Amino acid sequence: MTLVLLLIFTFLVLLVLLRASKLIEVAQSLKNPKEVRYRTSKIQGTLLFVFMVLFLGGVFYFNFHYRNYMLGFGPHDAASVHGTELDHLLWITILVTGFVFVLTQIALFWFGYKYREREGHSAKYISHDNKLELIWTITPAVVMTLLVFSGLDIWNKIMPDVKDKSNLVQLEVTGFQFGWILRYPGPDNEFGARNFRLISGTNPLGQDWKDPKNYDDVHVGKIVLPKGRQVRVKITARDVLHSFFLPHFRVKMDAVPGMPTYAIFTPKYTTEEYRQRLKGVPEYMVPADPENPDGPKKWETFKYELACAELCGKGHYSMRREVEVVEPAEYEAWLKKQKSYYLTNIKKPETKVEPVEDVTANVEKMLSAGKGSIKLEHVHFKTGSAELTHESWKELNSLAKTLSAHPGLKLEVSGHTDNQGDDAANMKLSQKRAEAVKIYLMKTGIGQTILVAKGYGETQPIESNDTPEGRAKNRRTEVKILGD
Ligand SMILES: [Cu+2]
Repeated sequence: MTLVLLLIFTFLVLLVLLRASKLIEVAQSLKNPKEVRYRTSKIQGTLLFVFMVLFLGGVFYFNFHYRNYMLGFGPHDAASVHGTELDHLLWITILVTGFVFVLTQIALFWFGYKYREREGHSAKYISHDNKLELIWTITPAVVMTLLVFSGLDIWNKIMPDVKDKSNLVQLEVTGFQFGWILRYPGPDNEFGARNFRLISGTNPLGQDWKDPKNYDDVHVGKIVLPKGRQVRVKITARDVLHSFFLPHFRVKMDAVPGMPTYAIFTPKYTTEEYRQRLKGVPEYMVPADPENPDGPKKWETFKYELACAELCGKGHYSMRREVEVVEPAEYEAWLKKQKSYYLTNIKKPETKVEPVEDVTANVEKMLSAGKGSIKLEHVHFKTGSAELTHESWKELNSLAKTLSAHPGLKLEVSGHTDNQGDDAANMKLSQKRAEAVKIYLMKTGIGQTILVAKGYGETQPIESNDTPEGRAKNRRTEVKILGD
């Protein structure tokens, strides 16, 4: 409050002084108008020049003075592999634009002084100059193009998506007002399906519990990453725009509702190694908590952070999360200790998670025999439709993987129904279901396998249609080897 009053007071005093000087000026100009104009021109020109010196001096002084706090300077080397290259690009941009900045500031204020109104000098009015126009249009255009293209080059190096997921660390972040939900895919290294309609108090991400891939996914409170391994972050938002920002790693990507984005980077220093970089720098040798002078120093308490870089609402500031980088072995140990969200929060104690037994062995057996058929035990459809349920994906993925390892096969995918309902409708539905499986397999990638989809309706029951269990067994999808 005192500060506000003081500011208002200073402002009013300045205003009074300004008005008073204006009065004196007007009074004098009545006596000798020209002389007064020359004098004010000189005062203003000189003041502008002084301002320029103070301003430019300040720019350099403060940049130098606070260098140890700024990312990319002093001890703050980029903590990711690509970050060094980005910093380098930023340096070039700053050199080019800084050079122009200093030059134009000096010219601007120097001209203000040099060409002030005075005895024997009158203004020259240059209305147009083609040569000048060309120079100051083409020069920035060329420089901009060079900067943009070198930027694009680096962007393309950083952003190509990862093909080989075997050694990849995968992480999903979902921004919401106000926080982040952090999910790791668990031992299977694959994220389970999500559906926004399933979001509830106990299911903040809307994970589909019918998808077995969800069973081992873990939710964590802070991001832990291994040093030296490539990290792919899938970024989404649940309500408004947020922005996933890891300043130390030079990673920033918008979190957009309904449109997942991603960022890829490789951590270069563990948190501990980064602390060692700060050790010895005067700014970080002071106590972290000024109230506790004997407590840990600033460098000892350093943490990487995740921030939201989109002004997303009044709780925006609270979206800060800790990021910790550790040695790979330590990371593995940490990951092992994390508990599946499903098993700890959703599953009722009495229900058992059905292990999805792998179809691969059965397929291999059929292929080595060169004949026969197998039933896909876990492929199911929504009632009365040819839409695959999420539980079907895992088995179909394994099947596609096995098939792509055996090029040149010819297989039939057959659909079967029970005897409920109209015969013709059953025939049509089974055909559609067989085709849905075929399309799913082809999309997943089955190499050169030829697939024929055929619906048999209710014509080939394997059990009696008189009991519900029998009918459930008759509703099935099979894969059969076809001869040439
Ligand atoms: Cu936000």
